[in-house]
Amino acid sequence: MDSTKAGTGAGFPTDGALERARRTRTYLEISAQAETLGWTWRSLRDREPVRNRQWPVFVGCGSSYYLATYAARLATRSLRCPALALPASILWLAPETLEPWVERLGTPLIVGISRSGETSEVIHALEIARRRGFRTVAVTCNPAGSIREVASELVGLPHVREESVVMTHSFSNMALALAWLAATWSPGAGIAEELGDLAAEAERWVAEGELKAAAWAAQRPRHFVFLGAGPLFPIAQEAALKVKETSQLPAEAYPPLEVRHGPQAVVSDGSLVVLLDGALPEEEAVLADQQRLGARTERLPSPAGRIAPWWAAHAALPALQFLALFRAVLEGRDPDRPSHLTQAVRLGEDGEALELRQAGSDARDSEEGPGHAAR
Ligand code: F1P
Repeated sequence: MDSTKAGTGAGFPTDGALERARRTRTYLEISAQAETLGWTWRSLRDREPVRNRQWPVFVGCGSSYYLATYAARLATRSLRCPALALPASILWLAPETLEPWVERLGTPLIVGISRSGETSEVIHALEIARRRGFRTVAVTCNPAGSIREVASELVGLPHVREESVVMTHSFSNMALALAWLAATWSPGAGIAEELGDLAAEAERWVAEGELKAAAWAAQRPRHFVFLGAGPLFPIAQEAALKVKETSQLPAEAYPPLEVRHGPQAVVSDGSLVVLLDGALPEEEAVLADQQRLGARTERLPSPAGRIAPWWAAHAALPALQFLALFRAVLEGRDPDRPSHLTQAVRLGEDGEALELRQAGSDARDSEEGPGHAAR
């Protein structure tokens, strides 16, 4: 471990856990966003914009559904453009959900988001949309995937390859691509120029994020609460999902002031409460209340002088992703092999998840189920 890295182990046990974490694929892929965000920005800047005059509906699953929500809130809040986010399964199984919106807002543009480009629910949702006569756009890290057959247009990020099961730098890069989409649909908003500067900051956020996350994880929280408002709420949800997927510890997400309306009933001295941005005094006051309940609290503010939510989101993502990784390793988990999860959820004719069915039979054959660190 080089000397500059030594400091990032503040409070970490000296049993080699930090070194184990740094040997995981997940660690390498979280760190990769220091470079890949710049590549993504340059590929977007130099490509034809996705022409659009319709109101957008964003669909995805899991982390990609949180990206859909981020994109819809970004469009609505920052660009005054009405937008909707749905789990892809809803558009697939209950397409009538859209009708009242279509009657009021007219024909939508359907944006399918999928790292793998193979998630069955997203493919089915885009098929349904095309049968309804809607134009479809895919945002994916695998433009050669099945999703290309159901998309009129692709925003592909083939340089963002990810082998780990849980999404990390793919999430950050697709979030940048979605902000770019919103920027091209509202050129007057001045977002596009900011996104170039944002990508240039990524290396610093990765370095700072690792340092913070190692210190926070070393306190071994047993329960996590992530708080974010507006477009940062889905980022908080993604942070909670990362912790759940990698360490199987309880983690939840809320808009900041919502935590007082019930969820704080389970806050204790084993809780870590993290506030994203939190520029409002009323949001800071929530952290003070959680401290009174015994929780440790931390804040990930937007970079100085930057009030746009996409700055706060990208500045926070590396720290949130490293936090899940380091806490998982301290829990004795292998973040590269999360329990019960697969890189993509492909469904059989009977609706059952194919890989899970296969993983289940493999697990019955092996001594240990998935998710346990190699001995
Ligand atoms: C979506 C997803 C991931 C999750 C897991 C299973 O994949 O739900 O968010 O972490 O890997 O797949 P995709 O549609 O974005 O490829």
